[in-house]
Amino acid sequence: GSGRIHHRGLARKVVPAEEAAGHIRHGDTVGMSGFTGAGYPKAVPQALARRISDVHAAGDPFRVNVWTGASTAPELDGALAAADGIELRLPYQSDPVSRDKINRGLMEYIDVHLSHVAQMAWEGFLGPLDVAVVEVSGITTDGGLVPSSSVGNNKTWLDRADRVVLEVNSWQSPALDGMHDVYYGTALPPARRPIQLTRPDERIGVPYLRCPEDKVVAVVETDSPDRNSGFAAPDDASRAIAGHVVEFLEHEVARGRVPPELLPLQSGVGNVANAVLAGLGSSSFEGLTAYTEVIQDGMLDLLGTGRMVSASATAFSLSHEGMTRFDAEAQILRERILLRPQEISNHPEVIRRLGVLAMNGLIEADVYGNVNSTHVMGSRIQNGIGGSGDFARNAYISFFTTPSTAKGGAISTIVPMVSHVDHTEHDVAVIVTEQGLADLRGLPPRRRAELLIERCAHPDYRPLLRDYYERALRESPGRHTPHLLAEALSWHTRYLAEGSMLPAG
Ligand code: 0RQ
Repeated sequence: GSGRIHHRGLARKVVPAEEAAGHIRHGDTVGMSGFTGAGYPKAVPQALARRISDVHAAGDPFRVNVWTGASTAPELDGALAAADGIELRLPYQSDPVSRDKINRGLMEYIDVHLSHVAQMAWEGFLGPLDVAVVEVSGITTDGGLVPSSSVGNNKTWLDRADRVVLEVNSWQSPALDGMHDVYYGTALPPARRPIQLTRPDERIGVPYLRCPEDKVVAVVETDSPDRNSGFAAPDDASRAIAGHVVEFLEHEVARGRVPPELLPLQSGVGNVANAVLAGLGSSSFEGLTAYTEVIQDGMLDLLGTGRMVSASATAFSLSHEGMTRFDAEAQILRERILLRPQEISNHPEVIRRLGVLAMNGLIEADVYGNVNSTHVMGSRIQNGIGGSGDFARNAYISFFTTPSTAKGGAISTIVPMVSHVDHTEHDVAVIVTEQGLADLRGLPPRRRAELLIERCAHPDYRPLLRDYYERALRESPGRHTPHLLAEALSWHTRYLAEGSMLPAG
């Protein structure tokens, strides 16, 4: 054994992954751990995928519903999707194989606000949860489950599932023990109580997950790394976006609208988000805090230098270098980081109370500030809404960042009308591209359009947007939010037909 299982009864349940996967049957709903490539089970999903392939080869059906915290990794989403083993997936994914199956109509996907998932599972309309497969980093003598590099929905899966399979991963840092705050005080209405969090570093729960011993049908030992995908070094566009954000925040502090140490930060995933955090690292801000979903490399740097004093999240999302840094500085970092269930890390009540400064990426925004975070050209899912809606709608200031073009300039990310909407104009405060920053707060629709076109659109598309907007202003039947309905999505249809949003010639 790995020396991570200190409970006698659970130590007796250790079996090979193949045997553990045998507890999952065709038609089951399986709640798996995992959030942004951290803390997902490494062995059982692959064993399950192999069994599914064998059953399919024999001509029999075998598909399961898979619920997780958020995105996982090739060993989970990739393997099960490739085996055509997933009937329905929720609440978030970013796996290329899954994405392809979903967009070809071969796999169902429900794209859910991450804070809603636990409540939905308890409400019951999704049906029963048959099995939980949860990675932990250790088991204490009295059966406490030391969570892994993510907490996600694990508490809910362990509570709701009929059968539980635990993966104990000895690759996970021993320093994780004590870094979690698992809150067992949530309930369905009308029994709900206030969540007594007034600072990101407050503890309101316990460090370990719990699960009745008799529900655990198998324990599997692993020693495998998290996904740990790398970040690209910030490019010119992300550096410019970061610069605009920092300048704006300095201005807000100077105006007395935000305190000098800012308010708790939330930062999404991806290269731009990481660059904004790097920008804050070379700014003059001190005493920063974060109330966010994921701790990525840029945030670890801020925590390491002490520029950020505390961070609350539900998962790590580190590159290989970030992981090495965490291991080296674990004793300092573990004092500054708390990992919570995602129903708490993303809870609207807490986000609103703390006054979070939320920063998320977008696929496209329209001139009035409606944001599409999830769909390419209106019908193809990219990833999902993730936590962006939990944070954007409830933030003190909600930022959305993006390069002004995609696909080498063939796509403008500022369009006349979004082809899908995730965040409405009412939930979007500030939009930032490498071109500039548009502070949309307090502006009526036509002023928003003028500012967004002027500040954020790429120069190649700015005259086209102005032309659309000015004609809409003259010809639209309503002048509150002027649109030419027959033309509003013509940029998208042109791209689909000709490969560029720019008119030929
Ligand atoms: O595709 O890799 O094939 O070239 O989308 O785009 O510019 O690398 O940006 O990594 O920040 O992702 C909205 C997808 C942005 C992300 C989104 C294509 C682009 C590229 C990625 P390629 P970039 P990012 C907390 C918050 C929702 C979830 C969320 C996201 C790929 O931020 O998933 O916010 N957000 N969670 O080429 C066609 C456009 C495009 C486009 C970008 N207009 N048209 N393709 N792309 N814009 C975290 C969690 O919830 C876990």
